[in-house]
Amino acid sequence: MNQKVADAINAQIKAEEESSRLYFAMANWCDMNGFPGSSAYLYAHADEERMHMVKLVNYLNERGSHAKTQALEEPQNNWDSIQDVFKGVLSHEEMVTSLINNLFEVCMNEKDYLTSNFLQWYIQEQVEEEASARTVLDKLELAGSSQGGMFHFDKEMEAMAAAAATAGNA
Ligand code: OFO
Repeated sequence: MNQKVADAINAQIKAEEESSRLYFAMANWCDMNGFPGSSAYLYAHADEERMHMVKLVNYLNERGSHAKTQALEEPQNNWDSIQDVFKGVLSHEEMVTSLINNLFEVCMNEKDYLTSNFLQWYIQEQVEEEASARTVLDKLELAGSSQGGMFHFDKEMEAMAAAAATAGNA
């Protein structure tokens, strides 16, 4: 397999695992700050990011390359508010979209059409990930900042987590 493509996929493997740990840290924060529904949603999202990582690992190994298990950065562990948490989700997903775009560009430059084709799944996934982050921010805005609004928002997040678990993703 082309070494530049293999290196770029290994970098994305690290990014997906770091996404998983960021959402895990966010889930912990929500758990400790009275948002159990948001916590369940983010724990499920952390699992989904791990699945994104494993899918890349399997692909690299299937193509005869070697997926590396890498040292990771410590994620952010504290946020000012639940709004701050979910703004962080959207900006993180926008950053991941640009990483996936760059990875796709490496494949095109190296004429690795098999990997470009494989990456279509990730490109579509980023459309969905950004859309659901925006949906959550819309819900938060509608909820306002009263205790009642926050309670309803968190109940909605619990329902979103349950729906995602039934559908097999977060
Ligand atoms: Fe892996 O999609 Fe979110 O980050």
